[in-house]
Amino acid sequence: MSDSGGFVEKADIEKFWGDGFVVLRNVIDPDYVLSMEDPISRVIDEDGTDLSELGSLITPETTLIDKGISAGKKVGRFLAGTDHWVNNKDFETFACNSVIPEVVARVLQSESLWLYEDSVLVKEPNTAEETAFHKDLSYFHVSGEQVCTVWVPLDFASPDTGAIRFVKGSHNDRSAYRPNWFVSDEPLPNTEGKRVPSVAFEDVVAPTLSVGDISIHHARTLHGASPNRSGSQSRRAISIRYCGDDARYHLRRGAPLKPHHETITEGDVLTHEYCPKVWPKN
Ligand SMILES: O=C(O)CCC(=O)C(=O)O
Repeated sequence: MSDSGGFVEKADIEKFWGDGFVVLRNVIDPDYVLSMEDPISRVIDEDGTDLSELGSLITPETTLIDKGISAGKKVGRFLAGTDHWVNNKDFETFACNSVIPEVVARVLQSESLWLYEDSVLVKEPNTAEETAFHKDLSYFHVSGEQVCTVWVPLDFASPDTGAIRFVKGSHNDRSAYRPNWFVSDEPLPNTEGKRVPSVAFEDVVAPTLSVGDISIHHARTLHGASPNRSGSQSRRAISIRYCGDDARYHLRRGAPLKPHHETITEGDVLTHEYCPKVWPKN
């Protein structure tokens, strides 16, 4: 399966660094994106985590009506999985060998690029959970300016169907914020920093994305996603996190650890088999 190389304009790079995020249109061949439908279904069926269950444990008072989901409809789940690229060739190719690494390296203005993690995030029709506002850097055991997340939708994504949304310019705020549970703004235990502040509606930018479009946000950009109020359409996305030249390992107390984080040294470059170099291609 191939993808159609995308070209990054100077204005896109300026937008990313100025606003903390950029939406790039028609970057990947939609057929290639949609070829990930079956791999996504399989990984979610095999080992997906139901974040909706987690959400209701943390914020049991959340009601469907509060979130604009019609009562009496079958309630959707917010399903997620991480690090599929490690054992799954389709995800490895998507994250490491598609057009995405080159596009990201250009946006980050980085000579080289390393993969930090991929994740799958599915909001079924009528999913009430918002993705709580958070900064990705709070979850990553890295520091640096050239660190970002790419969000690739497999469905038309709008504010009504659970699209990602951003607080413009929030990457300029260098405060350390505590990571939260993703479906609740409650911070993870034993983490350091401030609680994520509440976000004013007028500060939020919620772009609409079609299949083939991607968004790229800086790891310090405050972002989340809306509920999926559609009664018929899922909101499936692959989210991939990358690090550029200036990224170094930096362990953050209480943030989720991967097995290989036991073996890394603070301040090291990310040369590790579980953080493979994905650009330039050899
Ligand atoms: O897809 C979502 O609901 C949220 C995505 C997100 O926050 C991320 O990928 O960093």
